[in-house]
Amino acid sequence: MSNVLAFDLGASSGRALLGRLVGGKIEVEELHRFPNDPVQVGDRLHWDILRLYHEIKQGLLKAKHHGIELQSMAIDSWAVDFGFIGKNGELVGNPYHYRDRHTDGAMESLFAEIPPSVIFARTGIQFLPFNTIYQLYALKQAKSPLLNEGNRFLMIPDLLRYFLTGQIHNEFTNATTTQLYNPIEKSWDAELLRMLELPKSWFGDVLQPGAKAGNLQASVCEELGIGSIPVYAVAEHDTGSAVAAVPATEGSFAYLSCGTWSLMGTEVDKPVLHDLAQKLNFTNEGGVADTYRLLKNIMGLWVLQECRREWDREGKSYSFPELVQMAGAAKPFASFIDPDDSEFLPPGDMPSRIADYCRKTGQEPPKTVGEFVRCILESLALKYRYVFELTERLSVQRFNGLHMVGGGIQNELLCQWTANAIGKPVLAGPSEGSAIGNLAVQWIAQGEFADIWEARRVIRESFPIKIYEPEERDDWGRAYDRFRILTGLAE
Ligand code: ADP
Ligand code: LRH
Repeated sequence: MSNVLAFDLGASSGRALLGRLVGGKIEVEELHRFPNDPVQVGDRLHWDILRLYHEIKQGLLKAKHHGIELQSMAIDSWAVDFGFIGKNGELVGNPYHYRDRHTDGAMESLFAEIPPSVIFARTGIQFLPFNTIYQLYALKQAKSPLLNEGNRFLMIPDLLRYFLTGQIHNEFTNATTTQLYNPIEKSWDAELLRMLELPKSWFGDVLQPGAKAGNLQASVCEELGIGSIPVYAVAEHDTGSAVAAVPATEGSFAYLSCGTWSLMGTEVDKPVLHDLAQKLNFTNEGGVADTYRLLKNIMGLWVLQECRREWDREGKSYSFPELVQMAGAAKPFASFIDPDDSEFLPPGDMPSRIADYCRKTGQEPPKTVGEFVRCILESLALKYRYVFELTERLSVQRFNGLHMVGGGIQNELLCQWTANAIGKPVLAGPSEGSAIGNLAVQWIAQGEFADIWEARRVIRESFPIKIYEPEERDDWGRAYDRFRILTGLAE
């Protein structure tokens, strides 16, 4: 029996999922779950990296208390964020949250020095204002002391893996999200580093998912009273792990990884670097087994999470199932937002921003909680149709349906509305996609699965996949036309 442990750190919560292979199927058990609350200090927003490391150690302790003998472990997390290791081997400063406003305007300023077409041609990565490249540029502009003290650059899972093993490595899937990695040359892009005046020595050798990165170091084993185990590099970008777990049966499929963010696209063998891909702002993020994810970010359930946080602050606490139920009871198609409007990116009073957006676009703003949630979920489903069709156009193919994975599939209304909006079946599952993709790559590395397609077959046979057939197509078609006009997405 191969017991492996996956730590999946999402932007809203983290979990430790134990995976076992029993009778040719995967069995999972959630050993530990913890909130991932960013911390505002003055004007700056940080991740609580040491707390996350503490929670990883709690997960290892729980495995020990359950008497589980682990064969290996691995970590995946959200992309783009990083920390620096100083000359003495210690973490310098506290990693910034990608929603921190220190990057405001940085992307546009850098474009004056390096044209976007050059950046895209060299990296294939979509333009998101918080990409690592713009974060580093913003730190340079601000003359941040981090840049003087830092000796090595590590992405969040690289950093946590370093704390556990003492070994310094960069992992491929996450490295691509920096917008500093060249997928054609298969290395950090020396030219971009030169143009940005970033030292090459910060960026180390790049491990592929499935490589062994080290073992738990003696100090960690001693502290926790456990034996050492191998720590693998997996698809350490959570979206890479989520797509590895998509239970598809064919080479070409459409997916939506649905959590704090919604990531929609398809898997390709080579990055798609032509002008249309740049114009539509699609990305080519590195995946497992030499694949790339041709996808587009959609703001996702973040908007709902932030509304919920605001209502909570006002003393009105609702669970996600309660919010979904209220949305179901509200009037359909009353108002729409473009979830990707830049106003919705930073944390803050989301209900007021939604109301402002509606007023600005000549719509009656939602009033009740149910109306707000309905507006968000319908708008997401309609935006999914928009991006689904762009994915078909860009990849020159038609998909039979859409695979949905991630915590968002627990929202059955959203799954059904997505099927209605795209007019194709939605195949929902598994909900812990990233953690399961993380487990799968560890098992491939150990020879338990021959390749990613065998892993996907076993995932399909191990987890329930719920199929949502489209319904009420005419209403959704009319709503889509109105949505595109109101949001300025009509061609
Ligand atoms: P991340 O990994 O980015 O932190 P998850 O994949 O855990 O995100 O998904 C979190 C989202 O899933 C929440 O924002 C919420 O909208 C949705 N969700 C979680 N549980 C439920 C539930 N019981 N019912 C409906 N939606 C849910
Ligand atoms: C999803 C995700 C996404 C990135 C964003 C920063 O968790 O990794 O793929 O764009 O976070």
